[in-house]
Amino acid sequence: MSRPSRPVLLTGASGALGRMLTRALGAKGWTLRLTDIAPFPDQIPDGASFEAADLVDRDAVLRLAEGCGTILHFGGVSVERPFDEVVGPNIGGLYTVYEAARRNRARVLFASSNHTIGFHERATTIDSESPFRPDGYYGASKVWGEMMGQLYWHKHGVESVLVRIGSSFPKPIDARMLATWLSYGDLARLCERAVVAETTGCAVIWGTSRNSRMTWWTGDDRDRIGWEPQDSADDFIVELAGATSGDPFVERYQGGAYVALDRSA
Ligand code: 15L
Repeated sequence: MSRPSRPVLLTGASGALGRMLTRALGAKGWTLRLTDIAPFPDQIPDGASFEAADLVDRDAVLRLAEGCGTILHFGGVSVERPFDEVVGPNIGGLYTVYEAARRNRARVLFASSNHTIGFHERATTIDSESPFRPDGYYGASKVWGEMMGQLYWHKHGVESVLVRIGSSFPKPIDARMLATWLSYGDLARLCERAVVAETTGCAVIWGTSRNSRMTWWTGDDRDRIGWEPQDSADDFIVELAGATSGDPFVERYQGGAYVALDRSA
């Protein structure tokens, strides 16, 4: 598979997914620019460099993106938090990331989330054009990120791959993840395809592995980048089928526990 001709900027490099992607893409000899607000805890691969930056520091992010061909945007708040913690990195930060992409004619892979649609019921199947139903400030900030992708595509021709990640962990750990799990290998291959694909337009992709329980999400743009998941949560069905929350409200919705956080009684 071809190597990108320009450096790839990876935000959120010090998080669990960022570290995994650094290992996977660094092993391919890619020129990676890594950044995070936290120090990078691992050895930096050959061909990569790391610079600490806060996503709300516009000048720093714009400078880091100079000359890059793709921005893999995994930075920002990655779980439900109070609004004041989310707004800087996830709302303001997205403006900076898309401005950086516009100035450099770069493509963006945005790590969106299933929490953009968390209030759809598990008994229903939705596609990538179904209405957003965020289940918190975090999910709403991911809707904003996807909207920035749409805006910058239609107005400025900036390409995006908007990945609605289910649950990306080393292995599934509860019954919900039998549907939502995205293996590290499948995520790394998705990112690789998103970088090297000839064109993407503004693509929306459900980020899950080939889980037979994954009946909630269908119809996306994965063909545009030539990505098909290879792994599956099915090996964990016997072990995890009974590992539910026990809360009927949580079990009703696709977003799982997030739908009940800070909920008015
Ligand atoms: C997410 O978006 C979070 O980043 C992750 O920590 C999990 O909570 C995941 O969703 C999930 O829904 O399992």
